Amino acid sequence: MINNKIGGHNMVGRAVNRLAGRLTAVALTAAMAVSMLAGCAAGGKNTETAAKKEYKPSAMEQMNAKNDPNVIQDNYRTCYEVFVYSFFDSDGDGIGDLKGLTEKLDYIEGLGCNEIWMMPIMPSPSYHKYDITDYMNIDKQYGTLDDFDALITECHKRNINVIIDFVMNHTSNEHPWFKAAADYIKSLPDGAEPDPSECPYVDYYNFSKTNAGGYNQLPGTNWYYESQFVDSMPDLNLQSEAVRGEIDKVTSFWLDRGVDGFRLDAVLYYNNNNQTETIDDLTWLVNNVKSKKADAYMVGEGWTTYREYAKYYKSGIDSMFNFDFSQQDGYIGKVLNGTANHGASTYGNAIVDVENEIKKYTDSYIDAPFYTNHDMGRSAGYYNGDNAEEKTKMAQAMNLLMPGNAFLYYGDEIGMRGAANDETKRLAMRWSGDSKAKGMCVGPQNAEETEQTYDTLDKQMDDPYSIYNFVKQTISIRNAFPEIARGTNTFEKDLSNENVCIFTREYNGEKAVLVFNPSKDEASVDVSSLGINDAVAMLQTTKKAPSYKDGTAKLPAYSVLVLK
Ligand SMILES: [Ca+2]
Ligand SMILES: [Ca+2]
Repeated sequence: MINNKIGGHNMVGRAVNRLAGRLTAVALTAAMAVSMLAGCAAGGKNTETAAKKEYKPSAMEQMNAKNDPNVIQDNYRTCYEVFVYSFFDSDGDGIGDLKGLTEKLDYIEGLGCNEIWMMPIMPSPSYHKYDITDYMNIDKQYGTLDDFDALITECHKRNINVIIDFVMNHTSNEHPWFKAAADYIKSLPDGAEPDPSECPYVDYYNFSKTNAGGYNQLPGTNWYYESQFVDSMPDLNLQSEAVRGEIDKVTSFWLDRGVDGFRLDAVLYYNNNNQTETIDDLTWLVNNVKSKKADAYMVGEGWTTYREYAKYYKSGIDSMFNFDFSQQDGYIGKVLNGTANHGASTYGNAIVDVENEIKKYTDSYIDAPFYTNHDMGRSAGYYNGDNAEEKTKMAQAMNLLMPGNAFLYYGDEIGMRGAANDETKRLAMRWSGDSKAKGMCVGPQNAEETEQTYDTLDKQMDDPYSIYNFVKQTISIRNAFPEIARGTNTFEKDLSNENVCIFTREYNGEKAVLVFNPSKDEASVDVSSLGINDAVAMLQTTKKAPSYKDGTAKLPAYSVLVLK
């Protein structure tokens, strides 16, 4: 019984044998504690309370704890996407803020993440702040520039990099630039053409007398202005030297304050009708930032398939988000939902296809895998019925163990749900079941009530088999073996099949083999041809743990084994 729980006898590799003594000791101690509790329990309730305090590490926690972190301070990180509004509130107004985020850096560090992407923090009339009125300040709801400086200092103390959302495609229609341009156009006599020497801001936007697609009428005039998303977000004219001059000031402003890079919003829309000009705009921006800070990290949002977004690597940008693995119908979701053509192998083939496509345009890039973000229904909602929790966990392993700089959306580490509208995709972080607990946010006003399947964070932290602990273990593996994120990725196609997907990752003389079983069935695979000594790390989504013996990896449904 003890051995089953610990999985010790199933894992007969050399390293495991070395650990066996300690594992058994832990198992015995845990077993003794449980039996003692059972022995003195008169009523169920007391036993339950006492038993909860007895944290009994899972087999994966015990195995993975043997690996020291080996974090390299480069741009291959694990990035935590934060919607500040919904994260942690420091002053009791129910809205998350920079001081609140600073208070939770220990939590983010404890999860293993070493980069933060903050969704827009600049002044804006909206709750989401993707329509900016001042590119060189902090929105009052979130705090002050002093708060920002303190946040950067605290992040860097922990070796956490900070990238901020940079919305360059459009401003708010309340931005002083647009207001000045609109007032000027409104003042023009009938038939007169705007003159940038009279009002330079007319050149900042795209005004037209023709109502083309993506344009909205300027009220009270016969003029239209480009606004691809919504009339409150006028598109900037990024080919304008004056606009580029403004952007140059903005990048300097934030780089001087210590940001480590930028997440670029809506890259595909820079010039909506002309991809060449869009890539030119992007190239200009990348060069602008890199000339000031060579190791700044830049990642672009181009919401399309890899054959399209790969082209934007021509700009020299570090990363474009890898949309093909995200969402319910992406490769990860398809494999786990059983709709992928080649089962587990589909995951491996897809990683190789994306790599090959990107390499057509650049030989130096960092893939940016992510599974969900603030524009997508949350992942826990992708899986219902049998094995829903196992699939929710496994999806994060398939995301966070991809090569590149991997992204995790806040709240996904506890399997939060939320999908109905944009607001519902950005619900308040569920720190506690007590809505009055310190730091709890109210979340966006128009969010829909959402039934949650999984516990709040405080409870999940006490459960070794929670989604939270699974994600934490996954990131610990990423941090222990730098070759997982970097270097050469080989999909071991011949050894992979419908149920099992195997990769070799090599970097700096180190080599790790990753075996994924994203299927509902147990799988055994002979990996002796890959030159393996032993199992070094694993992920289990249930109490059943994977194992390795005499060249054979044995993986229960929805599990991962790392071999070296
Ligand atoms: Ca607040
Ligand atoms: Ca545009």
